[in-house]
Amino acid sequence: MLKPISTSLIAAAAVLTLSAGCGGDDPPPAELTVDIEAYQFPDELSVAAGGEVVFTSADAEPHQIDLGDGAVVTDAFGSGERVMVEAPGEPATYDLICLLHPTMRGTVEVADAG
Ligand SMILES: [Cu+2]
Repeated sequence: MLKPISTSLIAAAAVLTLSAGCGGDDPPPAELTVDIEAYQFPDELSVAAGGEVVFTSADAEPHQIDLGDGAVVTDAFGSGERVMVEAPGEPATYDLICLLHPTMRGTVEVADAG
């Protein structure tokens, strides 16, 4: 005689499948530190809309960062300094560019804090 499958086991399996489907959808961090080194931005930057973005540099020359085509512009900062700005409130992918080194380009993903 076949043993009936427990309904609670089926429910547990359904919950597992659901949470697996949402995997990798973590909320963006409220604070992002962008460590610039060798005149390059790190890859895969993300921050919550309106969050805090801190830039640091390990380079000999100062940098001055434009985030989002003029939406946010930092003061110029040198090696060992930290400048903090507020991320835009509108979720989008924003361009990063150094106004002092126009070849320095990157992007930052500003996402809804959820
Ligand atoms: Cu620069």
